[in-house]
Amino acid sequence: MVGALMQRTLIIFKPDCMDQRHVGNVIDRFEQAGFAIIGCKMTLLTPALLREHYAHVADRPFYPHLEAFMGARPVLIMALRGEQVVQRVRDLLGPTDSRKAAKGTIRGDFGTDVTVNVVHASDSEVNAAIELARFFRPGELYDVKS
Ligand code: 3AN
Repeated sequence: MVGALMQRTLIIFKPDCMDQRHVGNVIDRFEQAGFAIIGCKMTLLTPALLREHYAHVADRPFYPHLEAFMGARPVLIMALRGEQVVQRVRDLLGPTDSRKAAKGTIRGDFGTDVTVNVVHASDSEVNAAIELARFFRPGELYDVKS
C-alpha cells in the first residue's frame, strides 16, 4: 500500500500468559489484525537482561517484584511486522494496569493487574528498534513482505 507505515515491534509473552496458555489466543489476535511474525524464540530472562530491558523502572519500589515475576519461567519473545504495528499492538493490549483495561482488549480479557499483564509490547518505534536488537540478532528476523 502506498504511504503505509510499515514497522516492527517486540513482543514478550509474560509468564502469566505462558502458564495460563493464552499464547495461541494472543497470536490469533495479532494475526487477525494483519501482523506478520518475523521472529520468535523462547528464553529464560536473566536478572541482567531484565534490568536492561526495564532500566526506566529499575529504581522503582516495585522493580524486584517485576524482576522476580518476569524471570520466573521461560517466555516466548516475538517480533511482529505490520502497518503502524507499534501503536496498534498497544491498542490491542489496553493500558498497563489490566484492571483498567476494557473487555475485548488482551489485558482486559486475560490480565490480572499492573505486573501480571499478559504481554509486553514496545511503546515507540525507537524503543522497538532497541528492544528488537536486545533480543534478536539481525539474521534471526525474517522480513516477509505479506
Ligand atoms: P508498559 O510495559 O505497559 O509500557 P511501563 O513501561 O510503564 O509499562 O512499565 C514497565 C513494566 O513495569 C510494566 N509492564 C509493568 O509490568 C511494570 N509496572 C509498571 N508500573 C508498575 C507499578 N506501579 N507497579 C507494579 N509494576 C509496574
